[in-house]
Amino acid sequence: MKTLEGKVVALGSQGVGKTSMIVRYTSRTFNKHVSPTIGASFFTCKFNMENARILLQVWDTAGQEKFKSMAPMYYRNANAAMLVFDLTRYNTFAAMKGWVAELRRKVEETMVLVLIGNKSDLRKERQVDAEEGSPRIIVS
Ligand SMILES: Nc1nc2c(ncn2[C@@H]2O[C@H](COP(=O)(O)OP(=O)(O)OP(=O)(O)O)[C@@H](O)[C@H]2O)c(=O)[nH]1
Ligand SMILES: [Mg+2]
Repeated sequence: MKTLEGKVVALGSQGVGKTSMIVRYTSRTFNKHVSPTIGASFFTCKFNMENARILLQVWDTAGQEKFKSMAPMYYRNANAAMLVFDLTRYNTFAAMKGWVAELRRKVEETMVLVLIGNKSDLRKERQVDAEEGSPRIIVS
């Protein structure tokens, strides 16, 4: 079986749930009191798909404004970016446009962009409706 390696970066505002989402996927756990990411964290994900072994390096970036200038170190050479927003905070969705513009401007290679609306369990607090914030994949 062949092995395919890829680099994925998670981007989005502070507290939208980037770390929670990745930890949920890699260790099937959820913690209400997760600490804000400092700089960035690194995870690996391995799974099999269509007769290939997939090995993903996942870079979980910090959403706090003071770390924003570090983001290019992590999205450079990435094959895909997960653009994560919080469905209960409209401003985190508005910030997605800025990320798409920055990636289009600074990344020359083709990169798959996946828009992810997190915290869908908080239905009553939702500020981004399904049509506007529905998941979609953009190849830039
Ligand atoms: N209700 C609910 N809370 C969530 C969900 N995902 C994350 N949270 C909570 O949101 C808060 C922030 O989550 P983090 O995973 O630290 O967010 P982050 O995007 O990694 O934040 P930074 O590292 O600061 O950029 C935590 O209290 C989580 O428990 C979700 O799907 N639903
Ligand atoms: Mg984090």
